[in-house]
Amino acid sequence: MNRWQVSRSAQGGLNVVLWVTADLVVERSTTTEVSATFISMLARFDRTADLDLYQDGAELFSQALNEAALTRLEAALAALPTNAPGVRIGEGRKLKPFLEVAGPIGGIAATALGADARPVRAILFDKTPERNWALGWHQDRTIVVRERVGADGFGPWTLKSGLIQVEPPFDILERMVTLRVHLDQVDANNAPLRIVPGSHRLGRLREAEVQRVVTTSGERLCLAERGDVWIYATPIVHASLAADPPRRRRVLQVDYSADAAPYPLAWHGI
Ligand SMILES: O=C(O)CCC(=O)C(=O)O
Repeated sequence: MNRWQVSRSAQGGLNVVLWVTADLVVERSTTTEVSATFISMLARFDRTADLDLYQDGAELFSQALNEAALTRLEAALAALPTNAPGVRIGEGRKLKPFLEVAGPIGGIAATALGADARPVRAILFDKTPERNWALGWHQDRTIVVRERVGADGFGPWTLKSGLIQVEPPFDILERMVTLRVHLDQVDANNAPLRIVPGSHRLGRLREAEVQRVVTTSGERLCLAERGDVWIYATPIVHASLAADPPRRRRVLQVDYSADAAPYPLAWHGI
């Protein structure tokens, strides 16, 4: 399997390693910055369609939504504010037909979690020339709940866009999947999600461990066409580049769980 990895050197430059199999290093170089051309070059070695949800923690559902469904989805999202990098969707009545298991997005979640899969959080990420950002390596660690209730193993708590977020015991996250619905094409220069295959099986990682996992395991780019849906194991180690040059990149990201409730709390839901 082709893999590549970029890490920061002690001198502040970047070390770049490219494999064509798990143990054959074909290219090793040091550079001072990751240029758009360089990312494109790496992407040519990246066949993202070969990733598998159980093995790698991510899988592509190519062309899951056709143009008619995408137009309806855009209409359902049209009323959302556009002044923030990630818009958290508290109430998504218009999205329901898409997100429930009988719908085109929920149906994909059900392939991993079964018929009890339900959407528990949705965020619209809208990168534009005016709002463009990169995000470092991390694991998603929070869920959204209805109210703050003292509960063993839950915390810290935060409030974002009026929604109560809490870090739950990690096994709740390990039973969740995250779907990313692509409304715009994501090529190597349009801010693809970067993932570390297999990192979803490593449990909760400390900051320093996250970087070590990236360095030792390497990363893949999750490229997409408009209408594609990626499914991820929620705890996967991931990051995102800024679009270069800046372009529109809309992704509807939805977390799913089949757990009845994050006991003793209740899912906020969509
Ligand atoms: O869509 C992106 O750019 C990154 C999203 C992300 O990393 C996250 O939600 O944790």
